[in-house]
Amino acid sequence: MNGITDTVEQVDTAFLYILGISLVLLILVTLLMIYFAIRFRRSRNPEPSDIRGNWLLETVWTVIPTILVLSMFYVGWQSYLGLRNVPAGAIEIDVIGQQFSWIFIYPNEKASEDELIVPRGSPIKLNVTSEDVNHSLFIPAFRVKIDAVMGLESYAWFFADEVGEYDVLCAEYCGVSHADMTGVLRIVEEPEYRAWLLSED
Ligand SMILES: [Cu+2]
Repeated sequence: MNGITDTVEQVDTAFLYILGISLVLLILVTLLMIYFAIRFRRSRNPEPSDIRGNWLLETVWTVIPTILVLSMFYVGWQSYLGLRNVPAGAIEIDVIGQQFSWIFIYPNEKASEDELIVPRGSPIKLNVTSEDVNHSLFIPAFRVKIDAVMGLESYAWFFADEVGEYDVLCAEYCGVSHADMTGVLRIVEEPEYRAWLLSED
């Protein structure tokens, strides 16, 4: 993996990190709850003890969660920066969402519908907007998900690192044929991209 393809990894790391902490806490809290419910049940512990002001305990249960939450923020922020900082030299493609398809407009004004073709080995910047209602451009393989809103230009980017076909979806319910608003991202070798870009069809 070279430097700029790390975005996908960073997003996954943030996801797994937060999921991992959540799972550990869920298991810990559930097990303690069950243990305490049995250990301190009424028949065995009829008079509850009234404990107040444990300075050490209160400090620990404040400091540890604070560190955990801040670390989750840090990991999430790092992946967010990766998603927002587009490397220099990216190929810019305009993306227009409409009921019910995606239009892609390339640097030479060529346009395609529901088929995004890009060359391998390039960062790709997608300038996204909508012609009507709200849509959301979703390319799960590259962790791209960005709202398409009329009158607003948003953007996303990804590094086209491997030749292949990847799903393009609309992730915002946009009307009766929302489910048909699918497309394909085709990553091809540079010469094939050039030939396609210059062809008349
Ligand atoms: Cu849509």
